[in-house]
Amino acid sequence: MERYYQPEIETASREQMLVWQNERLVKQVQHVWDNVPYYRKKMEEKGVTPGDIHGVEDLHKLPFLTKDDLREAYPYGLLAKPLGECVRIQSTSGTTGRRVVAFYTQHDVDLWEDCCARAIVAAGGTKEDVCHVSYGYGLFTGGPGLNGGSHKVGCLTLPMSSGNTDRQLQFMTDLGSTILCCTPSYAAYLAESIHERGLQDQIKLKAGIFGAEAWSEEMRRDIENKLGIKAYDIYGLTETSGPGVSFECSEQTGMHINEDHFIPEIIDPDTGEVLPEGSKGELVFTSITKEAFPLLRYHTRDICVLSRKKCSCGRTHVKMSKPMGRSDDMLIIRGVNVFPSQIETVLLEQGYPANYVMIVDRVNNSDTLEVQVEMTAENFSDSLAQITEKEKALVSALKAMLGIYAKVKLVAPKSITRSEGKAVRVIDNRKI
Ligand code: DLL
Repeated sequence: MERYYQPEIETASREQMLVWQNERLVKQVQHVWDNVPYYRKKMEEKGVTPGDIHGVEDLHKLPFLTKDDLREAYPYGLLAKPLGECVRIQSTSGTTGRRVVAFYTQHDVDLWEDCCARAIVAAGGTKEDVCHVSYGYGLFTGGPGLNGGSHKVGCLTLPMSSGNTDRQLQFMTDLGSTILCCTPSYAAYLAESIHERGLQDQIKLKAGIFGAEAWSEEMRRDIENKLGIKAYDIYGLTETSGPGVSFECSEQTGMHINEDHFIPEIIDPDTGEVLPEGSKGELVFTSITKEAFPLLRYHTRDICVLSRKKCSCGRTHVKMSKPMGRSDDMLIIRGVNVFPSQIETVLLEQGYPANYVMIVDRVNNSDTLEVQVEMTAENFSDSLAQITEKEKALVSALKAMLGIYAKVKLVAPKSITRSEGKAVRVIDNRKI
C-alpha cells in the first residue's frame, strides 16, 4: 500500500497517537536544542531543558514562538539542519511585514506531500482522477503542496497555477478535470465564468479542495451548487509546511488535523493560557516531524475550536473548526469587532455574489464603514428607486449581523477586481 494512505495512522486510537506524539516531541525538542541557538536561548530564558520534556503533558513548559520571532531570526536563524541538507524554500507573500521563509529537507517535502495526498484521498481522489491545481505555484505553498499530493495519489496532475481563466476552462473541459484545487474566491470566479460561457455541461468536476483563506458555509453551498461538486476545506500555513496541516472529510464538519505531524493547542490569545477542549481560542501548533524548520508552540493567530467528537468517516484525528477569522484580520470599527466573513454571510444569504470590498475610514474622529457590493446581472437593470430599496435592505441585514451601521453601495457587475489567489476584502484607510 502507498505510504500516504495510512488508515492505521488516520484511524489510530488516542492512546496510540499519544505514544507516537510523546516519542516524536521528545526527539524534536532535543533536535531544536542541539541545532537552533535562537530557540535554545528562549528555552533557557524560561528555565526549561530537553530533560524536562517527557511528552505532550509537558508541552506547556515550552516557550511560545511567534511571527515576530520568525522575522527576527530571518532568514537562517531558525534553521535546524545544515543548508546542504535543505532542498527547498517556500515563503509567505510578506504583505503584513517581512517575509517568512520556511525550509525543507527532502524528507520534509515528502511528509508534506503525504499530508496533501491524505486531503485528496479524503475528498474522494484516486489515481483515476484528473486533478486541476489552480493555486499559485512558486513561493506560495498552495500549488507545490497540492501538486505533490496529487502525484502521490497518482492523479493526472494539471499544474495550472492561477490566472488566465480562458486557459483554465479550456483545459478543464478538454481534459475532463475531476478535482479542482484553488482558493474559494477563485473557485467562485471560475464558477461564474463557466456559467457565463454556458459550459456547465462540459464540466466533469466532482470535488473541490479549497483553502488558504476564510470562507463561509454559505459560500460553500454557492460554489457546490454552481459547479455541481462537493467542496472540501483545507488548511495550513507556510510556517508549518503549507496546505495539508488539516483537511475535511466527507462529513464536512471540520478539518482533521494530521496529529502524527502537528500537535495542536488552543490558547487564550491575550494571556497565553491553554484552554480546555471545546473552547474557542488561538490555534498553536508544534511540528513534531519537520527536520529543517521545526516550530515549537507556534502562534498561528487563527481563532478556532477543536473537537474530538467521533467522525462518521472513521478518522480519529482531532478536528478544527473553520478558522473564524484571524485575530489580526479582525477590524475594530467604532469599538465593535467586525470580521469580513460576517459580511460574506449576509451577502450570500441575501442573494448577492460574494464580491465585495469593505472601506474603513475615519471622519471627524469617528470610524466609517462602506461596503461596496456587486449587483447581480439581473438587478443591474433595476431603476434607481429599486436599487435604493435594495441598498436599504442590505444596510438593515448588515446592522443585524454586525451591530453597527454600514453604508452600502451597490456597484456594477464585474467592477470589483477578481482574485486569482487570496482575495483582498478590506481597505483600511485609518492606517495610512
Ligand atoms: O495559505 C497555505 C495554504 C495553501 C492553505 C493552500 C490551504 C490551501 P499562508 O499563505 O502562509 O499559507 O497563509 C496561512 O491563511 O494562518 C490562515 O489565516 C489562512 N488560511 C489557510 N487555510 C485556511 C482555511 C497558506 N482553510 C494563513 N480557512 C493561515 C481559513 C485559512 N483560513
